[in-house]
Amino acid sequence: MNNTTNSSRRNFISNTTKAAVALGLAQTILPSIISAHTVKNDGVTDNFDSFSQKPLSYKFDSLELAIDKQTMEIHYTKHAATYCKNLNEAYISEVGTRHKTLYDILNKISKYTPKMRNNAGGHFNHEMFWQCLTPNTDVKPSDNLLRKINEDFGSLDNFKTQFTDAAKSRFGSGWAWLIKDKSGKLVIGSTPNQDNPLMNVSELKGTPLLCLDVWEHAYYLRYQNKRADYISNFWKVINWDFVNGNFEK
Ligand code: MN3
Repeated sequence: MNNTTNSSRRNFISNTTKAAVALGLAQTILPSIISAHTVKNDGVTDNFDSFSQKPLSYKFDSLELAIDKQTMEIHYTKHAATYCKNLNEAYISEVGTRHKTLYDILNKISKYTPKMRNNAGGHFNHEMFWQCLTPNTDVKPSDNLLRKINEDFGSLDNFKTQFTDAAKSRFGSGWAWLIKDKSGKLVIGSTPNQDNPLMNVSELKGTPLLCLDVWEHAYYLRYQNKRADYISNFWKVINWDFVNGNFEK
């Protein structure tokens, strides 16, 4: 699968867009992450193409307000790259040449192996996390999002406190999330390991709007045991434009 030609890559990109529209995924969360396979017009796969990491839209050293260059580099090129590679292995062995989006897999993750669960989750979560970050300090929650935050949490400060508590109190490795549940309410929670709110096995279920990686590999070089300091600096690099976009979808 690594021998894909340039031509099939081009087709892949074009077909992926068509497939996302055909499958109605354009209306769901993060189509750029979840639809990563070549699909014919009838929705059936003609050839498997691997999931891949989207290039970062910023440099490894541009988030120094919160995350140091070395951590970003190792996190993206080693940890996240490994989830992606292992997801492709699991896909080949458990799905084969049939077409499944990452969303399809996460949604029915209980049918798959732990390898699929860890790596499908790991790939989705990291691809989303990179987009939750930005060196641009001008971004803000939109008026619509702020209104909803005030409605569901009382205030932006309360929201931040609750999110921080969720991230701090996640025992061991995992993720903190802001999600929109199926009733449309904003909810804060956390998931263990590489689980996420799109998985059928997750207690926290809904559409993810914002996530924070609280595995030690995400912060240990700079913060060591001080996870709380990492979380408090996270607020300086949140890409609110991305969160606003997820909320409006
Ligand atoms: Mn990580």
